[in-house]
Amino acid sequence: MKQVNILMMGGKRCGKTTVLASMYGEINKALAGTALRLEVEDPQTEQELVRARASIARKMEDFKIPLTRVEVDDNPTSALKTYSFRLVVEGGSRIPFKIHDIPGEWLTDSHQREVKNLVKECQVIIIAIDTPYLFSKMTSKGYGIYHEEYNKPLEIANFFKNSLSVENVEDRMILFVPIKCERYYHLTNTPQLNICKRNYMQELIDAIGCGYRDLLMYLRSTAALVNNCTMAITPILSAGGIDFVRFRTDAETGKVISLYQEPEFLHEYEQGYSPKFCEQPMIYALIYILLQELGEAAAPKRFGGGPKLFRGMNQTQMVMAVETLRKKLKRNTGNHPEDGFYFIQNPKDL
Ligand SMILES: Nc1nc2c(ncn2[C@@H]2O[C@H](COP(=O)(O)OP(=O)(O)O)[C@@H](O)[C@H]2O)c(=O)[nH]1
Ligand SMILES: [Mg+2]
Repeated sequence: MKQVNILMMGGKRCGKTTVLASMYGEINKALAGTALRLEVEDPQTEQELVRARASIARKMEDFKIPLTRVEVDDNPTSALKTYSFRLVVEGGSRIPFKIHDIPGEWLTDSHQREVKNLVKECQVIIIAIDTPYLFSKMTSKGYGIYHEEYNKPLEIANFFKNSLSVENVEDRMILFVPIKCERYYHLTNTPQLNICKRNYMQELIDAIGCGYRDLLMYLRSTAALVNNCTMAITPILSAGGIDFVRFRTDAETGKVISLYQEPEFLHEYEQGYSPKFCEQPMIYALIYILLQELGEAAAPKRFGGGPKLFRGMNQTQMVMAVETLRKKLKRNTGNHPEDGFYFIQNPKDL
C-alpha cells in the first residue's frame, strides 16, 4: 500500500467528525519523540475539523443549562467523506494519511461494492459506537434498547460476513471505538456518584461483547482470522465536560431526545472542552501499520521486502517510533481492562 488508509463506519451522526477534530488536536503530542508528525493535507479537511470543534464548543456552552436537549439529527450526509492528512517524516518525505468516513447505509445498499474496494485499501477499520445508545436503557440482551437501530450492529456484521472475504479482513486492525463515554467514565471515577462502586468502563466491554456478538463471533471463527486480525476496544471522551443523562421520547414527534448536562464534581481542568483518549485509536493504528511495515522489511528481498510506505524512515527510526508510541498506548494489563481499553485479539503482539 502506498498510503495509510483508515475506514470509519458506524451509525449516522454519532460524532465521528468531532472525534477526528479532537484526535488531530492531540496526536502530535503522542508523536513527539518519533520522526513522524501528522499534518492536514487539504483546506476542506481543515475546514471540517475547525467547524466540528466550533460546534462542540458551542454545545459545551449550551450544556451549562441543566438537561439541555439534543435531538437526533435526521440530516446526515449520505456521501463518502475522506479526510486527508499527511504523515511527515523528519527529513521531509510525506506519506498520505487518509481517513474515510462512510455513511451507515452504504453497508446495505448499492454502494457495498465501493466499500468492499475501500476495505482492500485500508489497514485499519474503525467501528464508531455511540455509547449512550449502546449502554443506556439496558435490556436483557446485554445492550441498550436503541443500539440496534442507531449503531447498526447487524448491518455491520452482515457486511463483514457476506460482502467481504476472509482475505479482505484477515490482515487488518479492527477497532471498536465507543465515543461519548463521558457519563460512564465520570460515574466510574467520581466516588461521590459511584455509591455501588461499579466500573462502568469495564461493563462497557461486556455491552460491546453482547451488542456486536455476531461480528465478534465471525471475526474469531477461523484460524486465519484469529491469527491475523487484530481487534481492540478503545473508548473515547469526545468532548470531556458534558455528560449524557438520559433519553426521552418527545410526545409530539415521537423522536428520541438525548438530555445532556455539565457533570458534577469535575476538577476545574476537566471542565469545558477537554477530550480524553482521542489520540489512542491513532496510536493503535500507527503502531500496527509500523509493525506491518517492519515485518515486510524483514521479508527476503525476492518477496518484495524493504519498507514501502515509510520510505523516508530507516529501520531504527521505525523501531524507535514503535517503542515511543507503545509507551503512550493505553492497554489492559492481563485480563484487566484499563478505562475500558481492551485487546480482544492481539496476534501481532502490540
Ligand atoms: N452531546 C454531544 N454531542 C456531540 C458529541 N460529539 C458530537 N456531537 C454533536 O453531534 C453532532 C454530529 O457530530 P459529528 O461529529 O458531525 O458526527 P458524524 O456525522 O458522525 O461525523 C454535532 O452537532 C456534534 O456537535 C458528544 O460527545 N456529545
Ligand atoms: Mg461527519
